[in-house]
Amino acid sequence: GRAGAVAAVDLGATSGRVIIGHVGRDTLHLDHVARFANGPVRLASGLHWDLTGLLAHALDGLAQAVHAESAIASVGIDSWAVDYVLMRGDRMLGEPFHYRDDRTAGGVEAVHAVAGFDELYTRNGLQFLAFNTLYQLAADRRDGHLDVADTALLVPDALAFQLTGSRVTERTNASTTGLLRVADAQWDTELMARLQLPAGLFPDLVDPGTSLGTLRPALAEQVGAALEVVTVGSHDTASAVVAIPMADPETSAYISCGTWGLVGLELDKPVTTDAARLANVTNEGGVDGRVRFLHNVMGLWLLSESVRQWERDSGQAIDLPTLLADAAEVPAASVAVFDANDPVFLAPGDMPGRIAHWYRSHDLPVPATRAAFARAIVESLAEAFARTVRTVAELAGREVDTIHVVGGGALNTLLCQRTADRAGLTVLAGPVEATALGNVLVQARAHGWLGRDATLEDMRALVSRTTAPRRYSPRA
Ligand code: LRH
Repeated sequence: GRAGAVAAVDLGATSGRVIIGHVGRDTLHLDHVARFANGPVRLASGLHWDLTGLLAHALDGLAQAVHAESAIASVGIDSWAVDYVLMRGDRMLGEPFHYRDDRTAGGVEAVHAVAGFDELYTRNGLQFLAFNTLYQLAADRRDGHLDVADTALLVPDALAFQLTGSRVTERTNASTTGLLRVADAQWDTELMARLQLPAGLFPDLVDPGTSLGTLRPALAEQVGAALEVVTVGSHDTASAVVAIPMADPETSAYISCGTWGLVGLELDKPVTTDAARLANVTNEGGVDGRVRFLHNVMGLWLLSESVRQWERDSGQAIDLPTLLADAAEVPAASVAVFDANDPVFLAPGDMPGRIAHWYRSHDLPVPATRAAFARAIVESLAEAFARTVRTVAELAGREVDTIHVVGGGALNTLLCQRTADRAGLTVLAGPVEATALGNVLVQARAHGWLGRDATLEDMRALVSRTTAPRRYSPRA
């Protein structure tokens, strides 16, 4: 059958990657060509992303990709959700805010004064997260930034605009703004008007698999090819879910585990019942109109931010595999579980200090060593994962027998085993690079390499044929 190569630009909260994907009906293979660091930058105005730097790294990576594989048909971009760049004409009005910046508290109040959370949930189906785009925009409005902006571009769309000059909003990521109707996945212009947001602030919606044209001539020269840019599930979690090798979505739950642990189910229709709202479960838009019915659990952020603090304290690098091996030797029963979802853990900073404070204020013993801290984090994440799987299954009326773990967390054997143990369910771990796989699969389908009418099930079957998950059986 036909096969070809595409490039994926996959931007995570701690690192970005450029990857070549070789895809055909019986082929699915990734080549990593570039990896670069990413993270919050503390400007005088608050926590931002260095989008300009990420663009430069993406272009370098694409040049390397074209050098390594001359037949690259297109590039797809995905990143974390919710964040955006304000534009006036072709010009960026500064670097985007990082969703962990704390300016949004006032935005939440301003939005809820106009439309309460109950009403919002029936309109947009989203869990409450203080950094959802609509709250950030309310803060921008308060601070006068919307007076000068004519357009807002979500992060992957902002990069696609820089590459091609096309202004669009990709639909899966738009579903995380709070401004998309859950009922029909169209802009909620009535809500935008009530929030005094300009109606045309976001460009028109497009679905994954849409061509945005080719690289601007100057960039084509820099990269070495006039690559076509094709939309994918530009919300990284949407792309990840494409590549979860669920044999049966009816009985499978998933955890897309990186900085965040996105724990949920794939549904055909949203569930926006009172019970789902009270459990704060989201209905995000997936590829092919599927629904990502999930809850954000704090994720490996707790561990990586703790490691950063210990490294700052000691001036010495910490080897994560060694730390986790030591953590595995700490008896589970010797550490108390803390609430991994407590919003006090959201902002960057002294994570071990905050965890210690959480224990003290709940009259629970503080772990005595770093290994014990790491064990407590793993146990607390595993418990939150297991509990969330039970909650979403119950809310959706499903009987789950398998939990798929994809993303970097699939490499964390202790976390996978403890999740299986605490859930009492089989965990299938992998692929680690689900997001990049989902990105390249959607491009390949757009090129007709998988058959034009290839379904998500066809794509997942290809993932199953070409990657082998690691199985963790629950222990008593
Ligand atoms: C994961 C993710 C998640 C969002 C968060 C902002 O990278 O996209 O799905 O909730 O970042």
